[in-house]
Amino acid sequence: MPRHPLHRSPASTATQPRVSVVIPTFNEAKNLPHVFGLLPEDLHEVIVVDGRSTDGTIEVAQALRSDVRIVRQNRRGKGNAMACGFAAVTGDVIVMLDADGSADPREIPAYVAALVQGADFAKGTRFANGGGSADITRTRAWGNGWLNRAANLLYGTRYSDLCYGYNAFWTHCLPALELDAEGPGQDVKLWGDGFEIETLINTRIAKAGLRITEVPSYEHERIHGHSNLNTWRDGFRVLGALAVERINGKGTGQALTTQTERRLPPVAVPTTDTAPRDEALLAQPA
Ligand SMILES: Nc1nc2c(ncn2[C@@H]2O[C@H](COP(=O)(O)OP(=O)(O)OP(=O)(O)O)[C@@H](O)[C@H]2O)c(=O)[nH]1
Ligand SMILES: [Mg+2]
Repeated sequence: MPRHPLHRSPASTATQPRVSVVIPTFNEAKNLPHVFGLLPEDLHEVIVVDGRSTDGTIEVAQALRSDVRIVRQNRRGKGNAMACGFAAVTGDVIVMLDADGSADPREIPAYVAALVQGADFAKGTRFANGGGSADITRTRAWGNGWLNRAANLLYGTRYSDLCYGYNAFWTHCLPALELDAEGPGQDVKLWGDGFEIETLINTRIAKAGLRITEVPSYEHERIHGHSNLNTWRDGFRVLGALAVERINGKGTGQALTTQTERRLPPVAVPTTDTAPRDEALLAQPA
């Protein structure tokens, strides 16, 4: 099966990559002690991308970890925060980690292992054996299921949990994402700056023909504060993103490859034991 030229075979990848964790924060000061306390010790760097928090998030991060790198996003939204964080990364592997306590940093080694074993993109899933959620509502699970089916139909993928933001990938995949951390700043919000970022990443990785492995993950409840996500508004945003990304030519590597390597067909991605299982939803962590 042809692979995108960005894909690197396991033989050419480091067995002990430098891991950069990118953490978007918007008023997460109360949750950071929990999250930072569970981070593995051997990380290359921890990057907090702050969205103009007013609760002392940056100061708390610096007090918890003197080597933390603080990035201030230039526009609004989680997507813009991720783009700004990715642009600052100096490691080999990027782990996307929420700051609300829902994503368990102790799972990071499993994501890195999936990458070292040959995946370009390690996609977290709550719907595989070993995964689950204490946080997802029935409405969200239902919506996620349909969005997931639509994505797999449109992109030839076998994702089991499209709307889950705990993922990791090699930095060599960044060009395929075509994210814009520059452009106009301040209060504007461009395509990809919002919660649609995860759909953009999932679909552009697939369009680029990169190798995807799913990693079972358990989602915990947010510890303090409130979600910034609106189920219906952001659900429709994801649906719109699936449609827009199918036709906008982004992520196909056109800017990066030779003429003959362009326009690779979408690839049916090989996954491990990740058939959607609704009962996994309510499973408790092992
Ligand atoms: N820098 C930055 N971070 C944000 C922004 N919006 C959300 N975040 C962070 O992104 C992470 C996820 O946001 P949440 O509000 O928990 O949304 P979610 O996890 O997608 O949805 P829930 O399942 O409802 O919690 C958290 O660490 C937030 O602090 C933003 O505009 N800028
Ligand atoms: Mg959350």
